[in-house]
Amino acid sequence: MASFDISRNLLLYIFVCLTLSLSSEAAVVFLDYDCYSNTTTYTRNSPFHRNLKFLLSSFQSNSTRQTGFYNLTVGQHPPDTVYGLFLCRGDDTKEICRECVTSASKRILQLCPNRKTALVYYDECTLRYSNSSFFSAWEMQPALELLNTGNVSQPDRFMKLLGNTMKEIATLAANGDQLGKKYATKEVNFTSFQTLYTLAQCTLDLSVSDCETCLQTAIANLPSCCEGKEGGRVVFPSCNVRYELYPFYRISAKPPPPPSPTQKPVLHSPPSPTLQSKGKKKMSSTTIIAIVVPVVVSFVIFAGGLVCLLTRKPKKYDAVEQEKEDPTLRPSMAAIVLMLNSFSVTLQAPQRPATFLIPSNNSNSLVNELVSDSSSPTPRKSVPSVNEASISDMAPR
Ligand SMILES: *[C@@H]1O[C@H](CO)[C@@H](O)[C@H](O)[C@H]1NC(C)=O
Ligand SMILES: *[C@@H]1O[C@H](CO)[C@@H](O)[C@H](O)[C@H]1NC(C)=O
Ligand SMILES: *[C@@H]1O[C@H](CO)[C@@H](O)[C@H](O)[C@H]1NC(C)=O
Ligand SMILES: *[C@@H]1O[C@H](CO)[C@@H](O)[C@H](O)[C@H]1NC(C)=O
Ligand SMILES: *[C@@H]1O[C@H](CO)[C@@H](O)[C@H](O)[C@H]1NC(C)=O
Ligand SMILES: CC(=O)N[C@H]1CO[C@H](CO)[C@@H](O)[C@@H]1O
Repeated sequence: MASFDISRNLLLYIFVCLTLSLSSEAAVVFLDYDCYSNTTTYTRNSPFHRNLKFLLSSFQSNSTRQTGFYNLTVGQHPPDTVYGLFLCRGDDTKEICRECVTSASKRILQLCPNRKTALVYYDECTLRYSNSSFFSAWEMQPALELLNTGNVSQPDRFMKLLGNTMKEIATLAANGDQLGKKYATKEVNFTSFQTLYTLAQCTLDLSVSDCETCLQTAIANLPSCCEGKEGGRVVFPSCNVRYELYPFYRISAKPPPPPSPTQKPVLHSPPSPTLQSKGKKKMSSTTIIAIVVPVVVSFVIFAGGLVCLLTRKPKKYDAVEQEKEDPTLRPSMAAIVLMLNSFSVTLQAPQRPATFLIPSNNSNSLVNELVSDSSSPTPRKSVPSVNEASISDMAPR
């Protein structure tokens, strides 16, 4: 009996310790990058380099704007002119947006030294620059596709609900919200105990119709990446969509939705995509398949707990950290204790568990980057039961 209690307490301690240590780890999550390797390079301390440094430092000082978006042109003389923008996710707090832009600004220079055109994707923001202007034109390359490997119970009904909900929020996002962001989220009931969470967002330099076209194209890619999966996302430079069966964004008190537009924006180039159409082509040169391995996850949990025990120290809460995580997204302490006291409950894997990435044909730095990144699982969000692994496709330029 006594030993049983001890092991239960130990388990509780490990769980709490792990949760704390992981939540105070990386606050922003790097996803992927592209250096547009066919483009030209600049030399150190050239006028272009100076303009680029100015651009990135302006980004950091402008990252607390209300809209979470900023585009800037630096330099009057064309070969040395730098165009750039960043977009923070619509639910980012100012602190998270600043942290993401700061991290992305540093990382993009490390990942793409001397490149005149580059882009990085984070969970919380997108940042890109180039020697030629790309404002106002929607772009779908390089595309990043990520999926949650869990299967849904009724895939046909699920994909239909997903398609309808996504189309709805694409229109809402394109028309903009009250804060001036092109951002929309929606929650719908899938089953009595499963809620579908959806998100769509565009950069603010796009027109209403270009934003909607971009989002519809991203939505049309969901069946090919994520058919029947519990979660998925398609990230383009100009817009992105994501869905999960858990709350992955901060749910704010919603203002009433704007009146539906009297006239739907006309969709241009791509034919009106339907979720039923199975996208076949992948625009990718690199396919990275991530597989969740429960064994690895359990090991990581165990090892993490062990490290915690060995490095037991009074843990200070960091005020900024506290602000970032919406407490409503976390399981309550009572829920955790209940889980641990119920003998039938098994501890489930955290959301971003260790993953294996299997590079296909051409393995490059991207693969290494993702591997090293995934070696430190960062379940910042709260529902401990969701696995998140990914297949990602980065398109070449
Ligand atoms: C930007 O660089 C590319 C080569 O990478 C070049 O073809 C293009 O003309 C440059 N754009 C401008 C506006 O200088
Ligand atoms: C934003 O960046 C510009 C430079 O482009 C700078 O002049 C301005 O002060 C920055 N805004 C803030 C709020 O720092
Ligand atoms: C930002 O993008 C808009 C829309 O394309 C453009 O009109 C504006 O000139 C850009 N601002 C800067 C500072 O480049
Ligand atoms: C999902 O279904 C596929 C085949 O339909 C199967 O190979 C895969 O293992 C399932 N994934 C999970 C996490 O159950
Ligand atoms: C979703 O389900 C919950 C409880 O099951 C219910 O309270 C809520 O009204 C439902 N929402 C919608 C939009 O049907
Ligand atoms: C013009 C040019 O340099 N094209 C190259 C772009 O990069 C791909 C590989 O990513 C090469 O195959 C092309 O030759």
